[in-house]
Amino acid sequence: VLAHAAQEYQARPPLALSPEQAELQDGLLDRPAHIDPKFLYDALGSSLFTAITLLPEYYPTRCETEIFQRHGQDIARHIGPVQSMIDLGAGDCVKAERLFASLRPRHYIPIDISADYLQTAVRRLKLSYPDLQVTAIGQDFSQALALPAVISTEQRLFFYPGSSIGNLSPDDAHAMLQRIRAQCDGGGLLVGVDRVKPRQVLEPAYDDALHLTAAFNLNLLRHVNRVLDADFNVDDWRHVALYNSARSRIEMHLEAQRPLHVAWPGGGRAFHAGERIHTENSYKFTPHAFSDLLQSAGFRDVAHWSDSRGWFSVFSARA
Ligand code: AVJ
Repeated sequence: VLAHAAQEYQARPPLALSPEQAELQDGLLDRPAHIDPKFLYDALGSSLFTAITLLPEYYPTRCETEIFQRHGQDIARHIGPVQSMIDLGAGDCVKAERLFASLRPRHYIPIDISADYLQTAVRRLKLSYPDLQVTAIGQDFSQALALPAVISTEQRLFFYPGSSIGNLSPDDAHAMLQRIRAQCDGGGLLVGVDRVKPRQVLEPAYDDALHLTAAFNLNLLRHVNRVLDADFNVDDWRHVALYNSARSRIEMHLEAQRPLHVAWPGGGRAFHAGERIHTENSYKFTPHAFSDLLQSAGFRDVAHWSDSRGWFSVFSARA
């Protein structure tokens, strides 16, 4: 074993990091430190997010469901015929499933970074919809959108629900929309966005009384420990969620509870008490601002629908 280890040690540089590890290390060494929110979604994180959507404080999922229920026919008419439905960040695939009856896609392509979680969902889906062609893709689509050739370029619908686009900075959201548009010439996009609203509504949605969102945020450290072989201790950190009204975004952070040091192979960093790691932004939009963003990315025929309280919006647009 030793000889083998020594050989390995010589064969490649000992500190060679995978792109994922390098990304984590760079973010942790930055000041302030940050970790991309995609690391929230390991198998447990995806399950915790599903639980969050059932919380009374977390309104976005219920608002979006209400919109699809009340305006589903209208939305389906605006979209027109759908050959392939590409679900960005599909998770448990439940949102797309509810639209199958009205949109009638022939081919469903769920994409999610949490590949195991997606596999479980897809097994269930294939039993319920034996005639639907399903191509599951376990992929991080935040940087590039690579679709296999089996997916027809005809009548594509990109489905980007839940206000996941709110995780991206305005520049990154614009780039993502342009990438989507480039992939769905003649097709369309159906996207959910959360709206600007009072802090009294926003903050409890991201800092709930049962502390599920705290667990969701802290679980990211366990995911980082596995990916980077780091030694974060979840007990040393506290969940912080606050609304940054100047930038129209909820920010999630993890705050060190005492001075501490975190180490990983080839690196490490000290944090002082109260120092934070920025783990997520969740941008909130006015319908006007989001409509402008869609148009600036080249979309046209923009339509939108809202829930009865005007807390959430669903946009449909043509590429
Ligand atoms: C899945 C990105 C839409 O921003 O509301 C939920 C993630 N973070 N609670 C959101 C999340 C904390 C969620 N998105």
